[in-house]
Amino acid sequence: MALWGNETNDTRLTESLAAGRVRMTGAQFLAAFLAKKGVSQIYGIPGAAILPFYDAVRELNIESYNVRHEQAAIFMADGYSRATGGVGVCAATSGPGATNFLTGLYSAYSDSVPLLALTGQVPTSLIGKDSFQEAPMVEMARPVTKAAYLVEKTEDLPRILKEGWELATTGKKGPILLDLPLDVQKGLVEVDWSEFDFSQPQPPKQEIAQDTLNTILSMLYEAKTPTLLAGGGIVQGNAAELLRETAELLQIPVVSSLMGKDAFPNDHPLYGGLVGTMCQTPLGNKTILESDLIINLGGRFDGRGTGDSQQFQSGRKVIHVNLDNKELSRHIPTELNLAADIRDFLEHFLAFLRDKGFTPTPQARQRILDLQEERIRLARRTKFDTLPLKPQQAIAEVREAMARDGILTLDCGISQIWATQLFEAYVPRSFLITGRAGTMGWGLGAALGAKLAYPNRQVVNLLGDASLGMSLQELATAAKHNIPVVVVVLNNSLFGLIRQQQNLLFEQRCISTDLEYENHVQGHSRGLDFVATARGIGVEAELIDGPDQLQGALARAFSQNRPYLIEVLVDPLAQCSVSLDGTLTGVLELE
Ligand SMILES: Cc1ncc(C[n+]2csc(CCOP(=O)(O)OP(=O)(O)O)c2C)c(N)n1
Ligand SMILES: [Mg+2]
Repeated sequence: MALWGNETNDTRLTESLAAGRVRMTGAQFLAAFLAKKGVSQIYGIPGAAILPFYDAVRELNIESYNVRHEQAAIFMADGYSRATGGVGVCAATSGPGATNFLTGLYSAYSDSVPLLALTGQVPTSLIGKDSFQEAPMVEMARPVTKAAYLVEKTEDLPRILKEGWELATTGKKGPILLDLPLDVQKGLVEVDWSEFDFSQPQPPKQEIAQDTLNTILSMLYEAKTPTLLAGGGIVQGNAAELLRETAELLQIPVVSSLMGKDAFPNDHPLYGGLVGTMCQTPLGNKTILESDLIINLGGRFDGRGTGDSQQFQSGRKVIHVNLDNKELSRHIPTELNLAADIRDFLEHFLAFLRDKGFTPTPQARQRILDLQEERIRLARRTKFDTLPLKPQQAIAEVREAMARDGILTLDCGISQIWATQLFEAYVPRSFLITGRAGTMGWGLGAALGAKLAYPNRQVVNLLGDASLGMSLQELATAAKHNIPVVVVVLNNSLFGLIRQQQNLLFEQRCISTDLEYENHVQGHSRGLDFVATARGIGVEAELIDGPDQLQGALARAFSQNRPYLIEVLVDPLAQCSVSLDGTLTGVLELE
C-alpha cells in the first residue's frame, strides 16, 4: 500500500452500512460509525494525513463544513455539544492542523464538554522519526482530554471508538482525541454491524440512601436561610426542570455559579442571582452570604465563584452533591458530601419531599417576597444617556431583542463579564461560555456550531473587538456556508479587561493594551474596521455610533437569513464591576 499515493476505493460505503459482516477501510469504518451514532455534520480542514477519512465522509450523508482555522472547527464542535448535549465532531490533519486543536481541547475539557476530535497522523512507519508534519498529538492532548488515543492498528478502531464515545458521553463528560495514522485509516477491518449497539449507553440509575435524604431534610428544617447553589452539572445532567420543581416545592432561593447561570430561569421569583468575584450580581453575593446552609448542586466551588474561602465558609453549613468524587471537599469543607448523578439525586429528593408532605414555612415564603424587592433594589444600571454607548446598555438591548430561547455565546473581556452580570438566561444551554478557560476567539465558532444545531433559534456571538480579532476569518465560514449567526462586537479599541486591571492594580501603568491606530484607508483612528472587513468577506454589517440605533440594527439582523455583524462603538473608559480583593463583599461597583 502506498504511503501517500493515489487512492482507490472499491467498497460502496452506503451499501455496507446496512449489511451485516463487511470489510471496509478504517476511515470508512470511522465515518460509518459516526453516521450510525447520528452524527450528521463535521467541522474541520482537510490535509494529506486525514484525507482517507474525508473521502469516506463524502460517501455518507454527513455534511462537512470547512473553516478557515482549525481552532474554529473545534470551537464549533464545542458549541454544538454545549447547545445540544450531544457530541460535536471535528477533524484536522497531522502536525500544525492537529496542534491547532489544543486550545479547543483545553476549553472543552475545562468545562466537561463531550466532543470528538479526529486528527490525521503520519503513517505508523514514520512515527518517531521527526517526519514532515509529525506531532506527538496524543502526548500533547492527554492532560486536556478525557482520553487521547493513538490508533496503532486498523483492527483496534472499533474497540477504541466504542470506548472513546462512551467515555466522552458518560459520567463526567469530556473531549476525546483520536489520532489516526494514514495507514491505519487506509487499512482494512472486518466488521459485523450486528455486534454493535449504537444506542447511547445509559449508566444504571443510582439509589440515594434514605439516611442521606433524612439528614438533608433535617438540616433544611434547622436552617433559617438555606440556599440552593446551581452549578454547571445541572445543565450538563439535563436536570434544570427537576431543579425548578425542587426549588418551588422548598421555596428556597436558587443562586448560580457561572456555569449554572442557565440552569434556572434568571427571571424566576426564586432566582437569587449569580455568585462570584467577577461574574456576579450584588443580589447573588448577598443571597449566598446571608444563607446559613448552602446546597451545592453540580457545582465545583470554583475559587472565582466563592472568592475568599474563609469568608465563604464562615457561619454556614454546606451540602455538596457532585458526580465527581474528586470535587467533594476539594475547595470548601462540607457537612455532607454526596457523589451522585444530579438527576438521580433530584429525582429521589423530590419524591422524598413529596412523600413526606413537605410544606414551606411562612418565613420561607416571606424570604422569597423579600427577594423580589431586593432584586429591584440591587439591579445594576443599564440605561445611560451618554455616548459612546456603555457596554451595559448594549448588552441590555441585545437581551431585549432576543427571543427567550435565543442562544448567546461569549468570548472573554469586559463585555463578557458584563454579559454574565446583566444578560438574563432563561433556557438551559442558551448561555454558552468557556467558564474555566476564558478563551478569547471561542464564541464565533461556538455560535456557528450552535446555529447549525438549531437553525430556527437566534444565535448571537457577543464579544469584544480583540476577541473578534482572534476569530474574524470565520466570518467567511459563516458566509460560505450561510450560517445566519449575528455577531455583536462591542468595540472599545482595547484589550479592555486587561486595561482595566492595569488601571486598577498597576496605578494606570498601561502597556500593550490599546488596539487603535490611524486607519488611512477607512479614514478613522479606530484601527481595524469591522464593518468594512465583514462586508469584504461578504457579511452584511452596520456601525452603531449613536443613540437609538442598536434596536433597529438587531431587528434587521434577525430578520435576515444571512450572517450579520453589528459593530457597536462603546465607551473605552467603561469598566466592569469586579472584586479586587478576592472576596464576595469586595466587589467594586464600576460603570
Ligand atoms: C486566548 C486568550 N488570550 C488572552 C487572554 C487574556 N485576556 C482576557 S480578556 C482580554 C482582552 C479582551 O479584549 P476584548 O475582546 O476587546 O474585550 P474587552 O475587554 O475590551 O471588552 C485578554 C487579552 C484570554 N482570555 N484568552
Ligand atoms: Mg475591546
